[in-house]
Amino acid sequence: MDYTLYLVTDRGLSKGRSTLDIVQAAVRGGVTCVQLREKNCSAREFIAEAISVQSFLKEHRIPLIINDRLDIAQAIQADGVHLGQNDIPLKMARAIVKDSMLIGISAESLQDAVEAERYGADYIGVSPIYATATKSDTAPALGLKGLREIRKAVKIPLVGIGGLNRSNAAEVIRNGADGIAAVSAIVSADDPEKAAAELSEIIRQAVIL
Ligand code: TZP
Ligand code: MG
Repeated sequence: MDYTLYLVTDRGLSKGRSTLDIVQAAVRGGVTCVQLREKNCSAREFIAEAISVQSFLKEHRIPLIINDRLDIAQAIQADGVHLGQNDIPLKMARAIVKDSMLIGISAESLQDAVEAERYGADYIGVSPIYATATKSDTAPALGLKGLREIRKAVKIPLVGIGGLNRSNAAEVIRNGADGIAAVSAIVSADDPEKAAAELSEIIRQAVIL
């Protein structure tokens, strides 16, 4: 599993472009993983979109992760589900899906991260690294210090999220993240392909150095 450049979708920030169009451009630019995040649509609509995105991603061997909805992730046989601290608890989700799919957990504290690893999360979204206008109910920003503390405490992959863009992606990698998750830096870019390609190159350089 390659979490290095992890796209999280948001139709409200996509400036009228479809989520499929954004995903296709972002994959051409080099994203390694895609999470479909739909906060305001019906299950039917979510499923229809997920299936169309999934068929494109399968051709490109890019994993698809579904935000929040374990039922939809199972129904479409997604590669994974991403759960926050107010979603179905990890222990219950793992009991349902067993090893059939990845489970990612948003950790908003060191304690959340340790617990996520203990109960079998496949990766952790360290959330948020920086303040962001994209999500309204975020916990206080963890910053690079919070990220480093989590890095010392857990072994599973860490994906930083929240306010990440070209100007700060490298420092997040150098402070212990295995990958960068981005919403607005890609979905709101005038050219999402170019935005993803630039981020991908920045991360590649940061990993080498
Ligand atoms: N979870 C924590 S912060 C966030 C999510 C979904 C939004 C990140 O959006 P952006 O635009 O990359 O700051
Ligand atoms: Mg959630």
